[in-house]
Amino acid sequence: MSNTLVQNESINKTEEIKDSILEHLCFNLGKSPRIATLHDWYMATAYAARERMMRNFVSYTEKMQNKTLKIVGYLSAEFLMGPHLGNALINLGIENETKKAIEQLGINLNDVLEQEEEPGLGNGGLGRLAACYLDSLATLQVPAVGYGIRYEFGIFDQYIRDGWQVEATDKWLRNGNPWEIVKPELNYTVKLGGHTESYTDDKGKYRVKWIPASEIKGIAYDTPVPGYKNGVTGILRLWKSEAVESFDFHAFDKGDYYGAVHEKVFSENISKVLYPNDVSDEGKRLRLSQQYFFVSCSLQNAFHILHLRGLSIDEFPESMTFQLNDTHPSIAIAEMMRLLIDEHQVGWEKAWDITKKTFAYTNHTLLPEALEKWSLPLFANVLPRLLEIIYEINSRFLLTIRDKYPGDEDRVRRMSIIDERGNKSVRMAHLATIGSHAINGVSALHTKLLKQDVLHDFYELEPDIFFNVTNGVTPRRWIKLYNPRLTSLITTHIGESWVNHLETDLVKLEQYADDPTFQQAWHDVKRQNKTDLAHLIQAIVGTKVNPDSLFDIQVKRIHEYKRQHLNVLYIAHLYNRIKQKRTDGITPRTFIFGGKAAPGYVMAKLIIKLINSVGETINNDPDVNGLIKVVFFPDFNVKNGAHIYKAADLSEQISTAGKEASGTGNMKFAMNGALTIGTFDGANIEIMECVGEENFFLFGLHAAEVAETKSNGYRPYDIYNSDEDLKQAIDMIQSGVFSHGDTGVFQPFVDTLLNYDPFLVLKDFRAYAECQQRVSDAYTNQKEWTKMSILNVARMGKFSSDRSVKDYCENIWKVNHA
Ligand code: KOT
Repeated sequence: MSNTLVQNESINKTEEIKDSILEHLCFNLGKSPRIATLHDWYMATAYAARERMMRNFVSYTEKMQNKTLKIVGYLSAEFLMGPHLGNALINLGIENETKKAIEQLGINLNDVLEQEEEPGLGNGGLGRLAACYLDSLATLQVPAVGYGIRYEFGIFDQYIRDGWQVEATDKWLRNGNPWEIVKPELNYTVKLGGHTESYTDDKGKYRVKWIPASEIKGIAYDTPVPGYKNGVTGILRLWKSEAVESFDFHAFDKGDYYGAVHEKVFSENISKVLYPNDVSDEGKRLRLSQQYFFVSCSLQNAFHILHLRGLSIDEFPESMTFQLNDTHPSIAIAEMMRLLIDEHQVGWEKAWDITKKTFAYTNHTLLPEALEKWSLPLFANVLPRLLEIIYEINSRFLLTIRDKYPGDEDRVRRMSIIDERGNKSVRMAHLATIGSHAINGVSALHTKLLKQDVLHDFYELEPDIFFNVTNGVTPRRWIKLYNPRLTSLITTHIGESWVNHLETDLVKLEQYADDPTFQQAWHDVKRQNKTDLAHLIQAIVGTKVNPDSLFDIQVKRIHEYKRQHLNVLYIAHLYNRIKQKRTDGITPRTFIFGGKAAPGYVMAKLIIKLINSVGETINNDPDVNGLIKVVFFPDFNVKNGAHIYKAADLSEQISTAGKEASGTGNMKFAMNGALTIGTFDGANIEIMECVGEENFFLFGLHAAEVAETKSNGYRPYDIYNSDEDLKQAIDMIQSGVFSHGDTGVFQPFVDTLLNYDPFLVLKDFRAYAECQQRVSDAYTNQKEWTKMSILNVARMGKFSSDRSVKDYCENIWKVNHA
């Protein structure tokens, strides 16, 4: 097309979008431009964008009726989507036109985008991964539905008061949600509690009936998910719980008004709030009910779709495949059996064959405290029929084990779905593994350890069903949307095909790594991104930071295994050097932290307090004179991530080796030009393999050494005594240097480190400090640093979620992709 034609088309599009925004402002919001608030403009723009997606949405849903297509159901208790509007504009390819349209209406697009309240329906990595995969599924034109829960309250909002984390309810729906479309006609009944009864049906067959104590209804809320410039719109289908009968007339007639609405209150509770635990398990009744609720609605919906497509039950595995995003939805295996056997009168063997062919399971953690277990009495109480089915699955499975390994009762005990030790419990990872035809870890190391340890017996039994699918993140949101300066620089040099062909095309940047003009432009982009973040920090935290200092950033959930405290110990050590006037070799640095601690995780909350206390002391000490600064950025979430990843020089990925299944923040940072200081853990290893050892700061123990250190009787106190720098850093914390002389506040922290140190912080301290010195030295050569930064980005193509989703399509789901 000629330039003029392209320009005319763009002008027409701008006019069209402007008209659409004005129409929505009038007809959906009942406002004139004169009295419209910024939020009204946001809503009107969101509706205008949604309208453009809906045509594709309808045709895509239509396409799913095609009998020969296999649909992917991605079952996840969390979808951390992030703000929709900016992403929708990018994926629809109308960001420039919308910006112009909005400007012509006298408004600034960034102000409008700022209005969107993020749907925080996830805790961290696992939920955000699900969101990246939905973007890639739509981009790769794979027919898919993301199934989850429409929590009324998402992950809590974090405030910092006097250095401590304070939680507040996340009322993300209070101003309305323009992205969802409620489908009241798509509703399913879910049973809870009660008991079962057996009976003989009219054909003389033994059957079981579940008489529930209560029933709730799940209503579908659909959110369109646009593919990248391809006219495809996928679906995120979230279930909201409601009462089957919202008003108990019987109770009301008896004059019991409160009793009359009790049912409604109870039912609505199910989808009320997201559990704020990242990588730890809390065996709560409501959580089990939540899991069963969304899984049952989703599977009933799948049977409905099967029926609409005119397919038989035998054809289920060819028509639909379900991916279990960790064990949270793994009750689906028992529910599928229940639906087949109790509701569709299928025999056990056939039902099991269908189930196993339909499900695949992704494990996201090896931490023992995160492996889901439900106490048997609780399970029996909430899901009596499902427990019976699980017993039957288990007894048939254990027969095959006894058959294969005669006399090996220890193996039988290890592999059983029921853990018979102590208070008996149901091991959900075993259920998920036994009921799936494919099991995968999320990085090469994690998969290796999964096969070696946690699921070793199962791997021995069926080695061919274990796969690795290394995680990835979507470059649409994490580069194009959130780093427009870098995007523009890259696109000017290598064209724009990299946005959806990261693996093959980003590498074209390598040819510019030594080009001084390109290096300067690259450096300028980073410098501007850092200046923007510095302004934001000044506005939000009130701390002035220097954009010419090295921005050293650790943002992620606060957890001991992620070792934010290793970072803090190093900062205390630097402070100690400054106080002793040993500043040689210290490069000016700004240490930036962000992340939420689970509200009940005392040590994680104490680590937040420590970071803030160390920051307060250092930032206000005239002896430091701004050489180093420490900032805790509150309420880290997807929306704030937009400003943070792109401004990093150094990405902290310092978990104890073997503990971080993959990490995805590591990928977001490296794709945006940060260098990594990291351990031999999760996807760090693969990132290092891609970007080159010389462009990566590696330190610390390997996973095998971690295990060995522990089994040899690890004594952290000895390390404390033998490393003077470390000793002084810990002593400063203990003696109240960072707490106005209060020696009590951080005592539990110090005690844990000196006596247990379960994540080997002390053991890795020396290696970390030395590695940080190498970072400081490298940063003094800005030309060389910039070159390393360019090479990091150029070689990160593998970590696009498009590659991950293609891996799932080809190896696990056996479906086609674009
Ligand atoms: C939470 C509770 C139980 C089981 C697993 C989790 C979990 C794991 N939540 N988030 N994760 C993270 O998942 C990411 C995506 O795979 C990984 O990159 C990260 O290493 C996990 O910690």
